[in-house]
Amino acid sequence: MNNNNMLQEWPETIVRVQSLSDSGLTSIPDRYVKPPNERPSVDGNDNDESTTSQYGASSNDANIPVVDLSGVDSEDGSVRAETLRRVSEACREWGFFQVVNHGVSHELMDRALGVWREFFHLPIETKQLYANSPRTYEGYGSRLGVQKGAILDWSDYYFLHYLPSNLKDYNKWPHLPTNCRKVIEEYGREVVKLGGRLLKVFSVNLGLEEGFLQNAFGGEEIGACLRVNYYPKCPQPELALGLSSHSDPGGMTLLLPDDQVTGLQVRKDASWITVKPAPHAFIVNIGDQIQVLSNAIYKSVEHRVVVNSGKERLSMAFFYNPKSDIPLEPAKELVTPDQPALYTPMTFDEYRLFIRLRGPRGKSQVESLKSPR
Ligand SMILES: O=C(O)CCC(=O)C(=O)O
Repeated sequence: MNNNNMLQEWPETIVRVQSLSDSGLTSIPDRYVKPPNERPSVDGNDNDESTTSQYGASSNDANIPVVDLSGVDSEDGSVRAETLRRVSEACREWGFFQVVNHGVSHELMDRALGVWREFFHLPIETKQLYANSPRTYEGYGSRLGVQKGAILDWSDYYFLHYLPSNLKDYNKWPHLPTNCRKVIEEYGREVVKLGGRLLKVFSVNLGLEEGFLQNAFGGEEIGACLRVNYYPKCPQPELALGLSSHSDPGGMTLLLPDDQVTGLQVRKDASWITVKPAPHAFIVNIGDQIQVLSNAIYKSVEHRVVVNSGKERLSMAFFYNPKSDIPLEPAKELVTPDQPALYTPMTFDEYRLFIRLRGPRGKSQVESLKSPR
């Protein structure tokens, strides 16, 4: 079967994780039990200090950097320089950081989380109207990847396109709660603005012209989509993952995490660091396409989500992506005799087929793209 045929239908009947959780089961079905080396509490390295916060006391207070983005527009040159330096360090050393004073209204952020919480608590028949297929992934989904027999993640989600305008289809956005479409529209507009500001900062920090990354992404014709992740309570969180380890295939992700419940973990060397979100911060992370354009000066970093038995969790991942049919390759300015181009050109359409077929797989895809040397 070729790849496009594989993407027509799911290989198995879809089971909503929320229905499993609501059924009150006390042990999770085998399909959700991760192999021992992927389980959150027995990772084979130190990671348990960071995950124990889910299951017991934690002594690990490491966190990803927090940057006050208002410094970028400061009239005080030294404040601006220090802000750029902190973003640069975060991009090089973590691939992840949080931004506060980012310009997006806090009230809008709360409203967006609120409408999606309402959506996931609608009756199943209403949500089923939007059941998705692997052809575009748009709509209400419960798995990533189409491999028959795969071990699944403990989450449901809603995926939709925000840009380009010709892919934006309101009929594929939930009609309930009644203000949902309006809130997504407004939220998307604000987050796209923030993404554009950040791309400028990254370009300057890489020693490129301010508009370089935006132009490489297709200028006004960028792609943007939203995945709202819903992680129901899990009776055996030590055996499962809400989302398996992966790096994001696109350009950059602006994540609005749950304001009550932690769960996101970021890989730092051999450890998993649990992100402690600052109030009303966005969590920003570098995706594979910026790793390629920056010739790996910036790296997309693996992350995953752990679940817990006491509380459900919801997050909104807004993916700011390049136009999907432009071949991307390392910026010529960042290719030197010492650091030759690490990647051969590839469009984002070609690239994301991998994750759509195989689901989240650590960093295996971007690693496999390295040009032969
Ligand atoms: O739920 C989270 O905190 C992270 C979600 C995520 O990594 C993703 O949607 O790609």
